[in-house]
Amino acid sequence: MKQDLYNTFLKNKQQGKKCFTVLIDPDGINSNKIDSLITLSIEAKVDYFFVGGSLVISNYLDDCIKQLKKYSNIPVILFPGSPSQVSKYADAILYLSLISGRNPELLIGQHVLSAPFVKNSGLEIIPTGYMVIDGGAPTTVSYISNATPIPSDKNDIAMCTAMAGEMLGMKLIYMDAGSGAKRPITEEMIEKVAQNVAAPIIIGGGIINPEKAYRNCKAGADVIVVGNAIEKDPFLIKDIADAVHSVPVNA
Ligand code: 1GP
Repeated sequence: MKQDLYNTFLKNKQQGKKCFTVLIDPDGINSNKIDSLITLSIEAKVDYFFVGGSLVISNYLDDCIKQLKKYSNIPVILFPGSPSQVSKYADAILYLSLISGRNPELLIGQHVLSAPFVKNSGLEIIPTGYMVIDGGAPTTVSYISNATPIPSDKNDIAMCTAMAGEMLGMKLIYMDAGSGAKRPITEEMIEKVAQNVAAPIIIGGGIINPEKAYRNCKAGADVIVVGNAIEKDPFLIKDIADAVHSVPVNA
């Protein structure tokens, strides 16, 4: 039966419970490494797995998701860089529109081409306003998207973009400095956006330690996503999960 994962995002936000997501790039992992990542994620009480990336080259997507589903109950949500990354084995899909950019293909074009396919996938579809923020150097997402990221100090642009996205019906706002970003998103920008939208806010890109994850949550992030740093050091999963889950509910 289709889960209602979106409601878990909403409920957690209403309760002030901050969530931690491990991002898995199918190109960056293999079936041996994934077992220990699953074990560490279960122990750390990770809230969600996101699977995908701006550029996925390998054929490991389906098998990767099957393995995650077989060995854990942690929900698996697709974070697709393109319609080729839709897998029926996941629980839900972040249906991303790149609202920070002006590339019509990523705002609506690819959605039109893949609409029947996505609808028939059986996945829970979560409309998500995706905002790429400048992370101090070109990242895969900033290059592949062919769209200018929001400058890292333009908090008002981020705020207005998120507000517009929410009014257009986006149910989640995902602010991303890009995988491996040199500079993660500032707390000031997160705070500005959080004060002006009601939708749950996902923050990712360049977060490499529990302190930054904690500060982001205090600033208003509802969900923290980490991929790159965990690929390098899987034991960070527990440290960052503990930090995120330790944020007081009234933060
Ligand atoms: C990238 O937000 C994610 O799309 C996570 O970024 O890989 O830098 O943790 P990192």
